Amino acid sequence: MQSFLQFSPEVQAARAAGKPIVALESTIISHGMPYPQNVQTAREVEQVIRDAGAVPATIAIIDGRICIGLADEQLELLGQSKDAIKVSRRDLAYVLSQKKLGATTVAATMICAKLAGIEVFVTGGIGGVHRGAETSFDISADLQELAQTGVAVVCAGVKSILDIGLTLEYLETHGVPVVSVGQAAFPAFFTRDSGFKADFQLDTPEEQARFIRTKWQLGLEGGVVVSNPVPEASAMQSEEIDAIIAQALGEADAQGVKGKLVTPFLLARIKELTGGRSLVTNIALVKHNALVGARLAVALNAE
Ligand code: PSU
Ligand code: MN
Repeated sequence: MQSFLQFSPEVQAARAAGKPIVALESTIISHGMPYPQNVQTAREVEQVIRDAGAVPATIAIIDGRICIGLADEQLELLGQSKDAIKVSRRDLAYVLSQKKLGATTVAATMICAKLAGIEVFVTGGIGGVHRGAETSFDISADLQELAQTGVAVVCAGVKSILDIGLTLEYLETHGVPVVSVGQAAFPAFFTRDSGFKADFQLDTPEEQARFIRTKWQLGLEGGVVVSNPVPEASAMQSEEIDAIIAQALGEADAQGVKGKLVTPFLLARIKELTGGRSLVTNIALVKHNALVGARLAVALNAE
């Protein structure tokens, strides 16, 4: 097992010193944002985490190893590569054994973080139950991973490209608690209020850490969603983004986009249709999540 893991010098030193570590995914770099903003954002997010007293560990599959913490050239490689494979639970063994370049989704990043002993993972948005899933069966593997893998995932909720109500139902069925930070509402990524409530509002990192530690001490395996709304100043207007999402969904349907291509297609179209403004919001919310996640990692380390 250990032989698959390749720790960067920074992460290795953090492990040796018992410092708090925060995992970061790489699909957001390769498939979630365009170059060069993707690499720039990845670097800035890492710095937010360092400034808050934790150590960032961006995770990717490179040369048959699960890299925990990436060097600058590796971030650049993922950001520029046209053929990095989007790796979820299903794809992990293939990409590792074939020594291909893999960018990890929320599901795969959780698996790798768990293997590396990292308890907190920061991203933008998680996958969920797609609209129309009753006929397409399109439910992100991220949800099954949250059901079984004990990592806390800090995100800005889920985009309304998904069926948010069904996503929350699915998480409830699988016993995944959804925590909100600073408000009762579950956020909808680009906007602060999805119209649904999170299960539990826990505003401080200490409360969040105590809750998560208690869950795991009880032997309740599985993840926790820590949903943190996009900062007010960077939020989009819901009427505007809803209309754009509806258009992007219609195009995906008309073009017959299926499977793992659906989410990247929608993200790219939303960026184009908003003239790049969705990207500005996306970057702002990931950085804010990094701050919340770093503080949580510090608090969990002190538990
Ligand atoms: N949602 C976003 N941005 C992203 C993703 C989702 O707002 O970058 C990425 C994450 O890596 C997530 C994956 O784990 O898409 C989900 O893909 P799918 O829906 O195919 O499971
Ligand atoms: Mn899917």
